[in-house]
Amino acid sequence: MTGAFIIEGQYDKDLNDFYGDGFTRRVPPIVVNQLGSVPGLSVGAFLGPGPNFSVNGRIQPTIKMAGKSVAMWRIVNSASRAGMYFLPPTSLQWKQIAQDGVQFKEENYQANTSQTFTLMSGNRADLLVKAPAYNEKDKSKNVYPVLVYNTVDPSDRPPARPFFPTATLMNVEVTKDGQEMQFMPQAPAFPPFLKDIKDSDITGTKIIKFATKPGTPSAQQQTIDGKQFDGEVGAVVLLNRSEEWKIVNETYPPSTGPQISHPFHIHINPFQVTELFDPNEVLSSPNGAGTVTINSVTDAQGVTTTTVTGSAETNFTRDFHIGDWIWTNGQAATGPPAAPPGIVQKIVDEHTLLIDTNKSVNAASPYQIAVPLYTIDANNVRAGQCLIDPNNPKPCTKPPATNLIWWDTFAIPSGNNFYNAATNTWTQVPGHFRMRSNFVDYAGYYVIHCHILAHEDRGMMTVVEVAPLQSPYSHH
Ligand SMILES: [Cu+2]
Repeated sequence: MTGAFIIEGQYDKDLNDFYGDGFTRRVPPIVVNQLGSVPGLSVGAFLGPGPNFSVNGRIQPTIKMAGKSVAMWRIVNSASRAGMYFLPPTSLQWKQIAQDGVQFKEENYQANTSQTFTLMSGNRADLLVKAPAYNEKDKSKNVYPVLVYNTVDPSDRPPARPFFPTATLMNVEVTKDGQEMQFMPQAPAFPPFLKDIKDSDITGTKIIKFATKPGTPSAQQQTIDGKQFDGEVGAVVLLNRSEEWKIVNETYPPSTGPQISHPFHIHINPFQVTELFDPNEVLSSPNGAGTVTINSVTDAQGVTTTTVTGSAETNFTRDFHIGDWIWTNGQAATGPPAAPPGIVQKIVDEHTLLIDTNKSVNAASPYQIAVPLYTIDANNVRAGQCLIDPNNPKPCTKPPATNLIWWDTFAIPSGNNFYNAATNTWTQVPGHFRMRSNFVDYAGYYVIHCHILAHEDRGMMTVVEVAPLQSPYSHH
């Protein structure tokens, strides 16, 4: 069972001063869950992202809004596993005003209108949502779906996986126009203690490594810094200091299943993200010529070979590099009805590829070629790709340097495998982000953990100890 505590303050008062008393409580919190997702406590078998979402206990409910009115939605992703990637709304408009219970600064409020955003398991967002005018001409056209992708990693949804379907989270039914309402012209007042953490504020750094260790499904382990949770302290910080932590994800497909962006969650104080490196980011995903079938065969020794066979129009030697992904919209012959991903292991000829998946696609299917943004192969850098040092990978682009959003849950990009043609070798490169936090207000113990429940319960958690500057014991 899940729910939400709402702690009100100046932020709510500013909203209610503008929109009228009770505005922030008019729409109940939108608590999203996945009913019936399997916790998977005893085995680590790949469960997929799990079923689609419920909203306050109902599947795809309809909420009503008067035409041209503005409402506030507080959305809580309390699902035990999957994240939601919100597609831009059609006809509805929204502006995000808070993330993970912390309000947006004016600049960030102004900079976003009807943008996509992702709520991983544990994330929350506040939106101001504006309804379009009631459609008098065609009264049947007053229902607007809120569409999401069910996701645990960017590699499982567009643009990396172009054929992935959307899910309807809920519907908005627009009723007769009320009085026209506008988005608040300015964000609620921003308290000084939420100012950016400067370089000069940082008094310490740490590296925290999340990992899914490969093995048979029941032998897979979810660890932080190589350990399953045993109650010991994993990180010590002094009270009232600011630190910068590099949060690393050493989870590599396909030995642990597909990519997983473990949602890093820390209690007590939020953080700002100063660097984000996702080794699974794609540069482009063009359509390939012709169609493919995929045939997966496991021999008596248990070795699986998966062959992609192209139609007469395909030209794999021209279109693919080893390490690219191939996606189809065909149905898997076994397993869940999803298009299997494949990382190209070998380009045999114009009409034959070997890929790393273990699923078949029997019907001739269109396909797309996902070209990774990053490469470690200095001799084969394609236009637009970024060359990285696998031992010290750096992102192509930096987040903005100022007005950073505050989070308490953030998906650590999954690791990936990179091919170097010169040495004919594969290298694992982990994903990471860097975050800064003020360890204030509270001395004592609390936890960091993966917000995927089955990972947290199976050991992906550790203790942060915030020690007061002076010993809590005094002697006379
Ligand atoms: Cu996890």
